[in-house]
Amino acid sequence: MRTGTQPGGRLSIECFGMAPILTLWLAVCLSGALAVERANFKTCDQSAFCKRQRALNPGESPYRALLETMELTNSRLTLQLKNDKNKVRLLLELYRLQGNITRVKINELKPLKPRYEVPDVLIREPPTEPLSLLSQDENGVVLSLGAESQRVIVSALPFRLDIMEGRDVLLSLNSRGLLAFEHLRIRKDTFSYLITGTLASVWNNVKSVFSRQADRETEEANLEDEAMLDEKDEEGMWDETFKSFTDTKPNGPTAVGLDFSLPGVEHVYGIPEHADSLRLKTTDNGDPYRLYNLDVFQYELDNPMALYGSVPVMLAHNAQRTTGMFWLNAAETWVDISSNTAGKGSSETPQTDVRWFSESGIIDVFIMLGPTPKDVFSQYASLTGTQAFPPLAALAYHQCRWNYNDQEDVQSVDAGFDEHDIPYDFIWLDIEHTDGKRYFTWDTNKFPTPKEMLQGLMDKKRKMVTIVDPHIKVDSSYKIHNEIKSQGFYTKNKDGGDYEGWCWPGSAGYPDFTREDMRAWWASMFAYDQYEGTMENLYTWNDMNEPSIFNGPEITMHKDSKHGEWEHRDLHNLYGFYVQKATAEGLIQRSGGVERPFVLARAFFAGSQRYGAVWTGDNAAEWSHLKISIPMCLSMGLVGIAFCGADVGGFFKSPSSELLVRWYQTGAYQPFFRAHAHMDTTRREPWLFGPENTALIREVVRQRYSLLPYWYQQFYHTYHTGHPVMRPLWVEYPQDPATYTLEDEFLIGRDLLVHPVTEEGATGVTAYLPGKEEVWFDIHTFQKHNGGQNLYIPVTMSSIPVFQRGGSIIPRKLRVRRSSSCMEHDPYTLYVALSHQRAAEGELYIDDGHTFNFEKREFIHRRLSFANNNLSSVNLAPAAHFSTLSTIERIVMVGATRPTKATLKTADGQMSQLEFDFDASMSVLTLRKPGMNAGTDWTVMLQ
Ligand code: NBV
Repeated sequence: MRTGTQPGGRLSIECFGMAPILTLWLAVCLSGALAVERANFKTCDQSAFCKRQRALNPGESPYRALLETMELTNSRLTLQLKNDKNKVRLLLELYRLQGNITRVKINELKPLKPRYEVPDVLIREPPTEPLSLLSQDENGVVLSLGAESQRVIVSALPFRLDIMEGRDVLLSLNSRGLLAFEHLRIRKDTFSYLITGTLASVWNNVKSVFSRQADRETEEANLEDEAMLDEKDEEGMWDETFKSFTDTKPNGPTAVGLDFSLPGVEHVYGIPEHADSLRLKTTDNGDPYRLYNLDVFQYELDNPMALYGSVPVMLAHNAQRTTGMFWLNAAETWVDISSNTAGKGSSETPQTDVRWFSESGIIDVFIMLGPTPKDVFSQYASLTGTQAFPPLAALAYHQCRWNYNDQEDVQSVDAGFDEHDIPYDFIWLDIEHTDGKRYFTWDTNKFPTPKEMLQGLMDKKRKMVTIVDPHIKVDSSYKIHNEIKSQGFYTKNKDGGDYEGWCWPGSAGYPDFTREDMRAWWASMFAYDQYEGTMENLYTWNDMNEPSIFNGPEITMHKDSKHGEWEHRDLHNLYGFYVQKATAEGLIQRSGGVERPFVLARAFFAGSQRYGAVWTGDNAAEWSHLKISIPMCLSMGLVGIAFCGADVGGFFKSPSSELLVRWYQTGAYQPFFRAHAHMDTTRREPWLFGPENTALIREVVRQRYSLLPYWYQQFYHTYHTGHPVMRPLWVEYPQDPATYTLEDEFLIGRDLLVHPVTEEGATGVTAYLPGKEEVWFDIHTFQKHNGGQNLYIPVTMSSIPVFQRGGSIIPRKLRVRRSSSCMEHDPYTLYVALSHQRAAEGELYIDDGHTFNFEKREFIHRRLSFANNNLSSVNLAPAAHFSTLSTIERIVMVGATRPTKATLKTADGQMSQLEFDFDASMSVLTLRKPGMNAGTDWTVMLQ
């Protein structure tokens, strides 16, 4: 058996391949300190195009807009841009899109062959609005951008675009002159270059014989040829070597880049995935933020290195406005950020400059002009869609480990939850459950009767997830491989053969998920008669979908491998998106389109939210990793990916019991709540840390379950609006600068504020309670606090500082059972937290929890409101129909006064008196057993 690491610094297959001596080897493999192997991943200097782009100097733009080429149809402006140095022309297209979005596309006017334009990410061709010309002279043109008093000024020399509102510049493009578009070219030292060059000049000369016009054209064409001839090839343009990998670049240099200036902006956010702060940092003294989906083993915190997923969307925020930029390019991308605020006097208007550059493709950028944060979320959602509405159970607690070893193990963990009275909904099986890492199969020694196992879970209304990775074992006795191979569905290497890499199963092929026919076939593999041993309570996990390839450059696929006519280079960041898409479609199809899927993926791109959840990959059992889970998931939520979580407990290493408990307390208030652990770590099911810690974990998991009605309603809302579920405070308090850099606390929806304890040995935390007009209630003690202050909260191990906003109503289910499905018909308790004005509002959303029938209006959606001493429930969706067995069993009103009487009026006009208690010390009124059906109209009148 060989030992050591893969080229990726990754533990070798051999470390994991042989069961009997596994533990010993794992100890050896993992004994070193955790640290990313930086040398496996490129710095900007080691990425030829990044280096070329970064070497350009501001203020030297060679581009001019050729105003005489301008064409304006109703909703589309086109204009040629000419590079005065190499004479190459680009075509600029500008569109005003519905909903206050401006789209700018730049491509070569006449590329030698088509350049890649990202398909499948936009949910439709975005609808346009009219553009009109306001004025024009030799210096430029001014266009009106619809009704918002917004204009675009196109300046000719050098080319530049300014988007204005009134007299304010909202955003400028190429204002620093860093537009750089590497045109496709024929390699100079090749035969075809000579032939093409000669043919072109012969043709030019032939044409000139015929006319004067042709003379001029010839002259120009010759000038262009000469200019191109003058262009020097630089190292790294036609091939590039990194470590032992040579990337052939048959298309030569193809990078595109552009700068954006944001006057008045000091805070920018987004562009996940990075293990870094919520507010993005300036990159002047280091590498740009990198977007290139990579399996980074033992990733480091607080740096701009690439991670598993990429969403090229950035938000800029100040007290007046939020703006978004969506750079629709799926190739390797880097983002530089600089700002004039650092170290400068306060008299200067702050400005943030951002510069994006990608290795290939075109420039296609959507400028979302807000003006509020929620407008930007809706604008982005109108382009790429919203978070898939998950089955309710997926919002509950997930128990995972690499690996649950066999059926007995699964059964005993499952029983452990019952024994310790801790609810859970999903138990997960990692790669070891398969027959030799052949996905869609079972290791029949360990899992001889998977259906029996699944039925056992189903009897308790619980579910399972199995892992299905996209690397397919090259093995002629493996059906999946044979089918992919025979249908020609594998990604190809540069020479046209099936691309092969090394991953968990050994030699593996990588299905070409960019092909629709391949995805359809993959989806069909989830049918119950194809994926044997599966049932409807089995869902899917797509790991390693960057794709991760142990012996590939930067642990991923060679950029010169081929997806049909396109190079992997063009679409790398989209591969993982397609894997999750195909899998989600498979789960939908196997149920005949009835059931909502649940698919977790590690790699993602813009639009991945439509297909399921993501998690932050292989973190570690360290306090710093617990802390960073907050900004990492907040950043994802800002760019549409609402269903995010981090491995509770930390994946690598073993957490102390304190860290584990704190992690549960944090994870229970994050959207995707799953405990997971590396196979080398000691077992850590919640009851293994002594009765006190078991009780603490039980308590917080139960809190999660009791709040599931609120989580579900939040996800229903995000499915319609694109607003994040887990949000930074500035999203709700956009004018309060004190919120702009907070990343140790967050909101769930509008109404719950969470400040997890993420410091070892903490005896207190300081939470900022936003909103001078607000009042916040501790959800455990009902203590009332005014907004607009920093509040010191002493904590013990059982404390989880969570506050409900005064003015809100939150439904909970307090009878926690073994799984969320067991609680389906349980009654609700409404928590009504009164505002200073003694008012409150909330919603209650109910459906069957798992099918798409809600799209056919089979749901209940109620508005709950308290005003003038009346609490009432009215129908928000009169056209919808659904019935529930759940009743309202209790109403807890905090910040209340003692009534003399509480009368319930139900839909049929019946009146009854309600029993109540009033706790004067905490101003809490509890109305007992009102008992009305949760789906009906009712009013409770207090006198
Ligand atoms: O499939 C094994 C693991 C999985 O448990 C983890 O969650 C993934 O992020 N997987 C990565 C592969 C190997 C990790 C060292």
